[in-house]
Amino acid sequence: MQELETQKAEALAAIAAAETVDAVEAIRVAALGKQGWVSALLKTLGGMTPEQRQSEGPKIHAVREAVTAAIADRKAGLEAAALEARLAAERVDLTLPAPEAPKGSVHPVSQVMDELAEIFADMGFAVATGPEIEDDWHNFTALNMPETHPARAMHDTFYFPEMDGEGREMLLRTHTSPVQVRTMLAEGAPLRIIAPGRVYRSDSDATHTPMFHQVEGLVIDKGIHLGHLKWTLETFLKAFFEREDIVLRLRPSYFPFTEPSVEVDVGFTLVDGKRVLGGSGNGQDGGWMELLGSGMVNRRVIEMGGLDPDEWQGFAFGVGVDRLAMLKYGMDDLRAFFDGDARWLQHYGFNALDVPTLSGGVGVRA
Ligand code: 2NM
Repeated sequence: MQELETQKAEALAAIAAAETVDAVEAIRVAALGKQGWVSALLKTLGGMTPEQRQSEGPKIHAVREAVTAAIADRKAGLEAAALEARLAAERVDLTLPAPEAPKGSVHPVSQVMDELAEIFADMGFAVATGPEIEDDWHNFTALNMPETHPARAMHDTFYFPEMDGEGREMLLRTHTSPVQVRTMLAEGAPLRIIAPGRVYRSDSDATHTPMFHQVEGLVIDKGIHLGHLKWTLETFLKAFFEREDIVLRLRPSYFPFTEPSVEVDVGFTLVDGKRVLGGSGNGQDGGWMELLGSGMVNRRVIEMGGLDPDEWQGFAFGVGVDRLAMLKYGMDDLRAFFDGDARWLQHYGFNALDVPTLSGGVGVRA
């Protein structure tokens, strides 16, 4: 009997001293498991006389209950302490000062490109891209500008000193139209794409930089006509400038890759001496601003894109992204776009979290 009390006292002391849930579990197995010493004691009851059992039974059961309760207690205590430690470690002190605000911002050119992609995606256009280093076939010949065409000289092209493996002159693309040619050849018709990206011309003054950004659009389908072109540009400009009173004027023009070609002017109104797009474009307080070039894709270009021009027609347009950004966000010096001046970006840049959406407004500034 003395031995039973000692065993119990030792077990309770071991349980109290256990530092981990695993250590308590090991004690439980050694005591209450199938081979445990408490289980062995319980088994001795079977071999006892009824009298012995009456006197020893309650004592043995009392040991079992005491050990079981001590184990449960210790486990609960250790689990609570572990939770407490974890909560303390994962605590966030909301009274600490906020981290310094992020300094980076999205360049207006990137912002406008994202806005354009969003607006045109809503009209079913995919974004197409292609190489900035081109060959003269994709940049000129396929766009109805053969070697002798005067428009080639007008493009102020940067040429590479060496030709490619097939004897073609290599150059920095002067427009993103070669992307449209490549897409026609690769994907066929019908097609609805915009091609945004960098283009290069050897030209530099207050309003021209040797690299600038352009977005061109191309729609190829059956029965496409000028009405589709006008609706598309009108819908795009209304969404981009977020004004319903955008008015367009289409003027006849000339581009080698379109026939007929149309220059698109947008009506502006003078507000405090500044030109604001929107309004009639007529009268003393307004006028017309040339904004886009466009036209019905020349059937020779459709042919060089690998399509039958009797089956497929299309329209195309091109516009300067930098100029669109200046008009919408009020910058007046194009060269500042490419200076990388952090103070300029701080002023004109956009928050990276303000992704343009049609529902939230394409050009929200935080
Ligand atoms: C412009 C003006 C008019 C144009 C044409 C094409 C292509 F590849 F489909 F033939 N892409 N873009 C185009 C037409 C571009 O920029 C002022």
